[in-house]
Amino acid sequence: MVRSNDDVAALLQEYADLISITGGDAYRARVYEKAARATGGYHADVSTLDAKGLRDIPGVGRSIAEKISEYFRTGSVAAVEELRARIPDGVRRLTAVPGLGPRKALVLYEELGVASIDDLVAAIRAERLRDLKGFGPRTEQNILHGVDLLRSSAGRFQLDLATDLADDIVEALSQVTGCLRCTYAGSLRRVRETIGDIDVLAAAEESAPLMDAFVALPDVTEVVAQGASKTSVRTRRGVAVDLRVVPPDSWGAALQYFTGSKAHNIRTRERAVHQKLKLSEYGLFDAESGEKIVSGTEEEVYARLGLPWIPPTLREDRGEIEAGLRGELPDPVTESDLRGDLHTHTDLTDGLAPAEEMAEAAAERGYAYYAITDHGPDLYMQQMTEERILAQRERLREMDGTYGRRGGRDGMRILHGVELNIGPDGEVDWPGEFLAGFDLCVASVHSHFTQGREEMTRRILRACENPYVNIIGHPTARRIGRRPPVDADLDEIFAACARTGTALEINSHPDRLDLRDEDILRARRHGVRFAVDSDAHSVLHLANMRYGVGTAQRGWLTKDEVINTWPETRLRRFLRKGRTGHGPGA
Ligand code: DGT
Ligand code: CA
Ligand code: CA
Ligand code: ZN
Repeated sequence: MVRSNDDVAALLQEYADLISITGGDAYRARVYEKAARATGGYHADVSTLDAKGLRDIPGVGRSIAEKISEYFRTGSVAAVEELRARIPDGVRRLTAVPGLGPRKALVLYEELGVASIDDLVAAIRAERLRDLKGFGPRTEQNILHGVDLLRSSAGRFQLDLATDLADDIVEALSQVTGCLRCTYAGSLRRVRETIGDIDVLAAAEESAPLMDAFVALPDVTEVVAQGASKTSVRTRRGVAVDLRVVPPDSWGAALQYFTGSKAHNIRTRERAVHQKLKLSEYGLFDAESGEKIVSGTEEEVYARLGLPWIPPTLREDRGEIEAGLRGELPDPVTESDLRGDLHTHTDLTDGLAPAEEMAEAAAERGYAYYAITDHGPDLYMQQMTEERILAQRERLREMDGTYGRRGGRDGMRILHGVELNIGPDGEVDWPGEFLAGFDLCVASVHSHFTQGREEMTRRILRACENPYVNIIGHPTARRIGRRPPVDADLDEIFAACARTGTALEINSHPDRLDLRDEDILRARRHGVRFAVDSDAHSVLHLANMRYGVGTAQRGWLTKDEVINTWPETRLRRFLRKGRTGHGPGA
């Protein structure tokens, strides 16, 4: 569901940015930033909360609560508008460039009059940045890199935003009288990591009622084109949505066609041609007589082409046609295969909810086990100590087994873990004897992202060789559209993971999706095991698992390759790693 929480979070974040850009109090900016995150992750819809309810959101005090109320009452916030008026919009957009913080953006605006990305690129080309204090030729290069990254993702939307919007639209259109089927197709159905536009498909004898309902949806801000078979709109968040309505007996062919990918469709059409058939969004026809052969379901269309039904997440022309012809398509891992989550946070570090609330929600998802992995002390902002994490362990041991089943202690098992930082030389926060007390350790890169290839490879290899490190968290550390993946010899790292019994994470957070699909395909050839994790920092984030599972499917992963689908005993054997002198588990 699209929630007003995200609007409020975006507004508070913008306010924080504007405070920083205008040279305001850094502490104050951080307060708003924190409130933005807390609101975005809050379980209740903020538009339904009164003043007191708003103040229950962590990090939201009276003044922020008032601003949120003002926003819902009037549609804007005076304090935000005031700062907006002082800074050209382009300057704030500069802060979206990876490597350019608010402070640098302000300097560029004041010193060089840079007020847009184009201005910025021109200034770098003219080598005007390197003479400014705090900038240099290297900064110029980094910023230029960041601009490329930003532009390559421009006009594409994060997977969760598109999914929430599409779910709402499909649900609304399904209620329309005469709507026989409705779903989304396109890149969203294939769970691509970013979405260009949403393609909704519906089946009905008459299209007009559906088209009318579509353009009248509350999220729609602009109707780009309205016709009998296709209508295109834009929504509040700038996302473009196409609705196509097809006759019920073309459903299968249309769904196959509009799911794509284009590359996959080209291959299926080729197969049709070889069999003297013609495949289009209307059906599969005899090429000579024009007679329709099938079009009702996708299964029929694929079967007539000599193929099994191919899961949408595999339709990228990456060998799925060949595998299908040989009868060797993988049976991809599904969300219901997951027995647990192995990377999550609580309010002991930067999570929003206490362990009890996280465990409660995890048990509701039906998990058999659940790991809490707060940050180690090297991420110094989190102020972790041995004492604090041992106290957490004591609490978790009491909670263990008490969630998810009524009575007794045979409920969800709670694993106590930690997310370690892989330091610049590959060292981690604590020595082996202390790490031995954890049920599992995730280790991740959180700093020094721009190390050279050799250094970075050595760094991550060393973490893999650590007998206490079970999972490499978000292995390339990329943030989609914001931070490029680290430069490392991934094949060497994948081989080390397979050799040492270290799993690679598929981080489900929609702005990470790390490993990405192509890297997963490469890694699995080395025989690596994977962990699909939410990296949840709030109760709501637990549900991000669907994006990680989609990414795993796009990497052709089966259930057996994903350690958190395994029964607890097999998982625990794997987690012992080299610690007891046994080889890699399972
Ligand atoms: P996107 O929107 O950029 O994230 O990616 P898609 O895959 O959703 O692409 P889109 O929205 O342009 O088109 C939806 C599907 O329609 C696409 O996956 C396959 C099909 N399609 C669109 N144009 C063509 C085409 O020229 N040839 C073929 N064979 N299929 C097409
Ligand atoms: Ca699309
Ligand atoms: Ca489209
Ligand atoms: Zn992390």
